[in-house]
Amino acid sequence: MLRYLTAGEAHGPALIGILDGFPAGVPIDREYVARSLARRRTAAGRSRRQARETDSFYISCGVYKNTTTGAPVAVMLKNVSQFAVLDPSAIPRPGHADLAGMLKYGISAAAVIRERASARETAVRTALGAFCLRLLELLEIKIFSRVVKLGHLRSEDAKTIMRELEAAARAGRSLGGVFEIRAENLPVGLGSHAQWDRRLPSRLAAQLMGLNGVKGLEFGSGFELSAMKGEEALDFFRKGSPLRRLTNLAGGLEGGMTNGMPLVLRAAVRPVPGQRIAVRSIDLKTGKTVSAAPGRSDVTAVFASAVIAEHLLAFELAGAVLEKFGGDSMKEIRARVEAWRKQTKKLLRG
Ligand code: EPS
Repeated sequence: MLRYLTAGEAHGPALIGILDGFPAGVPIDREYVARSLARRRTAAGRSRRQARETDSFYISCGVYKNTTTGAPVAVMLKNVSQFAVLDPSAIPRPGHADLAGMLKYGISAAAVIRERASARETAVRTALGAFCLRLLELLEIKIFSRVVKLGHLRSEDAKTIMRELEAAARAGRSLGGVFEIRAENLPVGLGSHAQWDRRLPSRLAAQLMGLNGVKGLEFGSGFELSAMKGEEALDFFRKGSPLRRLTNLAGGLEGGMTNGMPLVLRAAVRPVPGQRIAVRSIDLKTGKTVSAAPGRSDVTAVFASAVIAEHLLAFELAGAVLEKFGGDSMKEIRARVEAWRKQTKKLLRG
């Protein structure tokens, strides 16, 4: 079973991630992981802190001579911005984990909760996801992402987007948005219809909804499908060899399994709740209405979220590949996937 675990706080010494169950024989160098981290860090609309954080990291085990060994992979990512002492104030910020976390754990300083709830942790998830992206790449599976909506703006023109971001930054406001991710050339039959927790969309949803700020998710034509007539909402087969589909409304998933069409999903990201304009809160020590500390200066997290989501999707897809095909080394896995692709192609030709 492929699994991961992370530890670390936003302004602690480091973030730590362990990826367990990853096969041997996957060639990967530091630059590959560094590229993923840089894409996340330099995504448009992020906080000024991104300029300070260098995301320098150390792969402490599971890799020998730039190739995975089959042992757990551990990555340690250093924080440049570190706090020796945390702000003791008891002012929870609305929209954050602060209040529920303080009550749940019996902690009076909001900063203690904020430190672990922070999206800084997604840096180490991205580093681990880079290994999964590399595994999929070796199987010629490609993953792409793009932002399809920024606030109300539906434009992919870089200049228009920059203008929108600058206007929001000037006003001290944050923006939400929607990103789309696609995975192409997936083998047919990843996931299963046989049990709810083996359905691929339920696993992908758990991964994506676990990403800070994601509030909505749809697969393929998702919400639009609900308003269609029954016969309109189907991806009919196209005669010919190999058998294909006329449309991809289902987004590449039917009955909890990949069906050979591109996997397409979209996620809605809320505006970053901590903004530069003052947000009202209550000081739990005095009961007085106060302004919550702004805490961060991101205009939007949607661009960074799209990059992180590629890596989360890669993790779940790599896990589904390993479950279906087994194998302890990349050589074994590759041979099995190739044989399966040949076999399914033959069946679809009839
Ligand atoms: C974050 C708040 C900001 C972001 C941080 C996530 O940090 P700070 O409060 O120190 O300015 O910069 O994200 C990162 C540092 C990162 O690498 O993604 C939050 O509250 O989630």
